[in-house]
Amino acid sequence: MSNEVKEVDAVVVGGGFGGTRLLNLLKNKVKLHSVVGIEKGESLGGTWYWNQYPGAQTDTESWVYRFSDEREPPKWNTRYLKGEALREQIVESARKNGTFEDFIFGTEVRSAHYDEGSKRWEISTDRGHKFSATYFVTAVGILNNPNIPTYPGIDTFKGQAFHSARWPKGLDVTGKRVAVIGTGPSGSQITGAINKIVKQLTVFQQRAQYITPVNNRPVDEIERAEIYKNYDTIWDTVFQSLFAMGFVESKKSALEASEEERREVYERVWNKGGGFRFFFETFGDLGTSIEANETAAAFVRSKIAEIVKDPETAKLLQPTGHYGGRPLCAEGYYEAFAEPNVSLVDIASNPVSKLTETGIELQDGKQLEFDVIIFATGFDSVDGSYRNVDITGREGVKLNDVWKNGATSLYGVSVTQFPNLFLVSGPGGPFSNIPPSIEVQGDFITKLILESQARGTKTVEADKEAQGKWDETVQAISAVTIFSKVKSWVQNDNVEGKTKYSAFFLAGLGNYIAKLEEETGGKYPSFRFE
Ligand code: NA7
Repeated sequence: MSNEVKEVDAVVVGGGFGGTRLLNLLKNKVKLHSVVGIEKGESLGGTWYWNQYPGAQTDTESWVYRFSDEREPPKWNTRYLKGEALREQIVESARKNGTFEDFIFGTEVRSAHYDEGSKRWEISTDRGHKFSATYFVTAVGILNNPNIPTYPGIDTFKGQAFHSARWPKGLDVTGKRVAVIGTGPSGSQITGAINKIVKQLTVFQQRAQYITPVNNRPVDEIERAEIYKNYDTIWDTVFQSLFAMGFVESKKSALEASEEERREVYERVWNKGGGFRFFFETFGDLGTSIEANETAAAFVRSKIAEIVKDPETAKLLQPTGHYGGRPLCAEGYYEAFAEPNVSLVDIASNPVSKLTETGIELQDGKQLEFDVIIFATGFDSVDGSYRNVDITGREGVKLNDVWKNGATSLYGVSVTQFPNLFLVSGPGGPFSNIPPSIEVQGDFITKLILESQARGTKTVEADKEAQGKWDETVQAISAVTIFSKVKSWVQNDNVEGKTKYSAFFLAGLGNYIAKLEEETGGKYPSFRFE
């Protein structure tokens, strides 16, 4: 590759929902002439490209796990879409809006330096590309950088060991002895999907989770027609609600209901399926009142005891802490433990001491043999996705240094001292169904750029004071929620060495939109145009 620097209007990093949306907006709405997309995978899909493990599917209903303006006649015919269908959806949409060919695949951005003289971003990749761009957009996803335990002996294992987001292409685990380490959404989906085909499945649990059923099911033509008839109303609900899932969130306190009523509500929504539904459609204060939260927690524990017949396993699977963080659901997770080939190892009381050539050794000396070990151990989330890129703003300031003790940005889209850098789903953005939140952020970034162009200014960036205030708001809201009391990637306390810090604005998409509308209405008082 030549050392030639290619001058472009914008570089967009990431080929998932975020990157494809932004590329489309910059090219077709802002009407920039040259926009390049850079994606480390070999195709589009983002999260859904990387997470190709058995059982990978969304837990947001198909009709709202998309952008509101992509309403063409529905192809989907199930309540939730599998990873493969979502990959296809993203590719198809990029082909339709003419942006697929603008992506370079199998390429990672290594550095992006803002040049104060030219007011441009100098961007280089691991394959030797060099770009000079007016705008630099990072849509690198919030769960992208795998977190793999640092067990001694990890390289000595002779079987296959890999992170859940790096499932080897074509690997079939039928008849194999498999270890799944981790019981979050990835670990529980994998467990529910493979337990019947493997010879032996051992689930290593560090902390028990609250996992509700999914209830994926076919959606027939009649139901689809009904959904499309009410589609405007459904999307109004998405944009006015907290979590943008398309259902009406309850405003009633769990504590106002009688025990009988609570049981009826929990039972009904449990049977309906969906983690977010269970947490937010049942009652309105599970996320804010410890007492209310405990009523839901107790219900889930009672369900676990009902489903898992072996009392010792049931007890281990029953969480003891608050019910919070990202609400989980998985198909057939608790049911899997009824199978004779499935067992649970409590690594909270007996941790993994090392990996050996043949498997896993526990602290008490017990040796377990495996053909395959899956690390479903999560991600260095949100700012963790930026860890391997050297992003330098004004005066040589490095983004990873600025974020060292808690990553923050203005509205999840802009960072002071990094002009014309636009983040999609950056720290401090809304915690909600992702495509609608990307849609909202994309529209806002579009408006910011158009405003800058209209003013004849060359750059736009977050005002330092405004960013600080937003960060205070984000952290203060988080502090009054149960989320702040539960260890999870949402609070950045799932990875050793990371500072606990809320990664999200937890007051919902509706309130986030209201805040952005205030900005647009007031001609962007929180931004600096130069
Ligand atoms: P999560 O939700 O972060 O879950 C990771 C799981 O791995 C969780 O059970 C962790 O236990 C466990 N874990 C993490 N580190 C270790 C080590 N070192 N040893 C053993 N177990 C460990 O990640 P997922 O991939 O499941 O889901 C991420 C998101 O993707 C999810 O929220 C969806 O939005 C999609 P812990 O509970 O922390 O004690």
